[in-house]
Amino acid sequence: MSSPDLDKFFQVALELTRKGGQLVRTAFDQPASIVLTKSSDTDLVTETDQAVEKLLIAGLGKAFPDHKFIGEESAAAGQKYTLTDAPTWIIDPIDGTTNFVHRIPLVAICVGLTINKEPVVGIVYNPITNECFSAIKGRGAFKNGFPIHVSSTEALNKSVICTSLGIHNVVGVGPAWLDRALENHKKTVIAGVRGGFQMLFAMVTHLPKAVFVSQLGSIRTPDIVKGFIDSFKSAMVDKNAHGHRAFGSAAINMVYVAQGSIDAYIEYGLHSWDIAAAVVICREAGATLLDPTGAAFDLMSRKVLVAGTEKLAREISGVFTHTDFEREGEEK
Ligand code: LIP
Repeated sequence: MSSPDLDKFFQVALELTRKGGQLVRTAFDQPASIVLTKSSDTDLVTETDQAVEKLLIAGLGKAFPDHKFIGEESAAAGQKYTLTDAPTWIIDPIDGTTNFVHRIPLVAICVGLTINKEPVVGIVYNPITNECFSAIKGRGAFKNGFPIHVSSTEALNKSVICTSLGIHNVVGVGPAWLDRALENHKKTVIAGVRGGFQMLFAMVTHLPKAVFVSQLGSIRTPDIVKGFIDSFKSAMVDKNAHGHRAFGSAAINMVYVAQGSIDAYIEYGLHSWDIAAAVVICREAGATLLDPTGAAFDLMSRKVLVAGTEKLAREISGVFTHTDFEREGEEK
């Protein structure tokens, strides 16, 4: 595929993404959305997710009739999808739908293009904060047109990392998933990580300099709630941590690594549409992308580990307990 083609693909996708952004921003300013649930009570969708996906697929399909599509809401509606060598747009109309429903301005329209199964164009656009992250393979990564680059942090105890409890995995993996997720967080704490997002407990030794995140998911068993409150208290009161945050969007977590604000991000149980666009942006910003086990990154494996440096990525890979998922899509 020639460069001019990639430019054309990018320009058409960017124009449509901005149009989708207007729908998201208009809805975001309304009091509330009609919220439906999909695979579980925590897997939400709104009419805005569906409208943005429809707009993107209609516009890209009209401009590029021979291109294929993999969309979150089309898949949720039962559409089978396959990743082939053909140009394939992988779309998440609103990544961070739970944030959107609760009017937390950390949402992103994600439009990624793969050719020969390789991500080559990526746009991650937050229409609320008006941050547009983009990249074309071989041309660098940008935020609102300005170059961005990952951090150079190499050690876990000097890093701020993102990880997610991934409560949606309780449905597929079962309650054992929570023990594993908590075990992984505990390992990063012991490894001395400076800060983490989403559910890091017991970071007492490093907290005064840390921004940490704790998130109480849909599991409200007494031991989970007690653990959450104790940790939150010790972090925020005893250790006077810098602050408390939550991100809730894989794409936002990844582009924050690409711009160097966060040193690493790891999550299990995702889908290709949550990460395809951000993969190109992270790679063009100099990031290391791996499977959490340390093996080569695979877009359809439902897992991701991204870090500013390979050294940090491998340290995190060595700390976490890994979970495998059935590959998504029917690859040919
Ligand atoms: C979300 C991901 C997030 C994950 C959520 C959900 P969605 O995607 O961005 O990282 O923890 O469970 O999968 O559903 O908002 O597009």
